[in-house]
Amino acid sequence: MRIDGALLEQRLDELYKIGTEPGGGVYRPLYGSAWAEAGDCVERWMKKAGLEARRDAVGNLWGRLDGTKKGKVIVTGSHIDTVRHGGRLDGALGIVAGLTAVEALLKEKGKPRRTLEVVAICEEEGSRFATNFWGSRAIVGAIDSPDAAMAEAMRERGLDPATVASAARDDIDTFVELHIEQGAVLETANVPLAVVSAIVGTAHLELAVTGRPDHAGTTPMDMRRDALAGAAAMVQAVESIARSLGKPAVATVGKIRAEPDQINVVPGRVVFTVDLRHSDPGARRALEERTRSLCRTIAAERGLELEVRVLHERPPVPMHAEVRAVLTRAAQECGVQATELVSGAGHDAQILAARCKVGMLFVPSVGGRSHCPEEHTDPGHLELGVRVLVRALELLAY
Ligand code: HGY
Ligand code: MN
Ligand code: MN
Repeated sequence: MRIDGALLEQRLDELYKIGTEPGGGVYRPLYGSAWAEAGDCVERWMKKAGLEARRDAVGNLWGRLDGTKKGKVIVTGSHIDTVRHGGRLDGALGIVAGLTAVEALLKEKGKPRRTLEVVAICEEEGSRFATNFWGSRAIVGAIDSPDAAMAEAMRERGLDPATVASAARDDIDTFVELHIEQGAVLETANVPLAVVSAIVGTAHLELAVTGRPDHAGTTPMDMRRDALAGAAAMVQAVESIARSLGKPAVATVGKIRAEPDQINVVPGRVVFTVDLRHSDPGARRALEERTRSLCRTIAAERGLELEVRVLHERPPVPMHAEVRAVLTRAAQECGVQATELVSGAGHDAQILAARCKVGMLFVPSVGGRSHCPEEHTDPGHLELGVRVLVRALELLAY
């Protein structure tokens, strides 16, 4: 089926204008004004495409095309929020592609047998509140009441925090998502498309190191309990543990805050985060255990206190065999031999897998760059991804 590649690019450009940040890229944090504007834009597109648009209790935006038969629905889409200085494609592609695909199917094939829905999931990235996968966890009925800050932000968008449970759905049969790879495997192998086999397991930890604030000029080196010097040793340890475990283990310290954050005061307290990932559950646990143990040793050697808090922990999730088969077949019918790939990035599909069959397609990321303004995919690859998505949705819903 023919895809309007120019329209695809134009819509991606339009979304990329919403939430531009000084310094480059976009930032559309959950319930912020750019987030709302982007949602309104997608809602207009949905309506124009002939879909029935609605928002659920947490602000996920759904565009529905009723099927001729009753039964569970087929869903495609992605998240509308972004990281800080986010790129043009992470999340946006899956929404624009889903919409473009369903629109093309409606035009060419008419009404589907099974109901098709396009979803713009309200939050996946965890870039504003101390939570992530807020939208998809709401869909599978796995969120608690929002905390005070989140509840306030919801009210500002006209959403009632008391009703979040009503966003849960049990009528989804299959969820498929087109996403950029966000790494360089496909580009390096010169392969234009991948069917995702599994999504890695992730642990997000927060480590709080407590020492003692002291005068930077009068406190001799052997009388200090410098929380930041200790945290620095821990950051090095985190990196070396992941390196020594070998691929695909990865570990990242992405946030760090020192107190009192003064040039002439020995830091008394440091809080930092650790993001640990591995596709094997045992190796993921080993990564975490070694991190905890080495950081404890470093703290003890330096007379520091250490508290470790698990922010969230998500196991590796395999994609559903049936959906993988449909995606592989769709790729073949579009003339492509797709490769199989484990996703190192987290995706809504890993959460939705608790309630429905899930599958994902990846297109190459130029230079493997993502979560930055340089995020780019060859337009031909984007178009191919959408064509395969169209065929897969056709196989699933017509
Ligand atoms: O962090 C992740 O893997 C995703 O991009 N949210
Ligand atoms: Mn992301
Ligand atoms: Mn994403």
